[in-house]
Amino acid sequence: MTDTNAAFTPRVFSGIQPSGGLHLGNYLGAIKRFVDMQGEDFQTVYCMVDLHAITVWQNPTDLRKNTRELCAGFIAAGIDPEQSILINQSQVPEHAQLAWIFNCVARMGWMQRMTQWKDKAGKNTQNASLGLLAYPALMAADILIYHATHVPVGEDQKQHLELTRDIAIKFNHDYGVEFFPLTEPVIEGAATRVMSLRDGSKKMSKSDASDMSRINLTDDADAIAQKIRKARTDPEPLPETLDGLAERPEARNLVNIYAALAETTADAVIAEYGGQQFGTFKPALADLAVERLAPISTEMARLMGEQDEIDRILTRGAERAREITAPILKKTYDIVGMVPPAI
Ligand code: AQP
Repeated sequence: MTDTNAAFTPRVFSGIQPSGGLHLGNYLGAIKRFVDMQGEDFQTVYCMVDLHAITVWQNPTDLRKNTRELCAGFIAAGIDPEQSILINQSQVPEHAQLAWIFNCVARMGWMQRMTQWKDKAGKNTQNASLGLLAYPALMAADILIYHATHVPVGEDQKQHLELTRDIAIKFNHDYGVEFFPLTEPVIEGAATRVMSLRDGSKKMSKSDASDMSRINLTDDADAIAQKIRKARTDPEPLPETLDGLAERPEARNLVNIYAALAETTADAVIAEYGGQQFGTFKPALADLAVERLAPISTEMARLMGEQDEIDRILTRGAERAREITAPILKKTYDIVGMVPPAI
């Protein structure tokens, strides 16, 4: 933690969009890290960011189902709703309220530089939603409404975390306060950027048209094995040293996935499998993936049968979250100059 944050309670916040099913990239880049940090010296808050999801069109029935399924995925992967605060963003209104203030702090140029805006809006920026452009200000609010000091994320979110710090710095500077912490990104592990199984230059993503490009946490053992068997690779055996993976993105991706699932390093994987063909390595990876993911998908399916319990967990999570967020919003309004209700 930086000295700037010494005054703040060590607190972790992170979120995932319920914009589709969870995949291996979300699991290794984010959820697995969420579970690890739960046991450390932090208060942990994990969120289904439903307000972010609607920056692109979501069918309402699917959005509700995906939000509950994501909650089931968090719990099945090891998030304990007693130890952590588990919420869906829309039940904690202070996220959106602080986001409005941050919309007035952030500059248009900052938003237009965001890679995700450029990627998702594409050439047709005039037709993209205003929410898609403002998304990073809401993300900054998600984090800073908890005064979160640490945010575990995949590599692709690094730029948004930098923007969160820029917003905190500008707010603190403009109002002459040291109110918001400078949040630290936590981008760790062997698979901070899991790539598509069909194209080693693209990240594994919910929105990829090809289901063969990703392993979903709801895939059964046969589907996982088939996707790994058909994953694009080159004809060479695995190299004897890690340097030999530098120009081989697909091979590097599979080695990183193996390392992350086995909780070891890519070096250790190469020490074991260097010189071997994919005909040997892929079945070993498939077995490992099934061993690690099957218990999660089984538990997710069970929890999805207990929708009332999921809804109760989210309601309780929101109550606990608001004990943190309401005072921080009140203080923010005071700093900004809003007249409070008369007592
Ligand atoms: N491929 C990935 N490798 C490692 N981490 C990843 N994350 C996402 N994809 C990978 C991490 O998962 C968390 C949730 O991110 P999100 O909800 O914003 O998901 P996303 O980036 O929208 O995921 P997708 O699959 O890429 O969705 P679309 O296709 O809709 O854009 C974050 O911590 C993210 O880093």
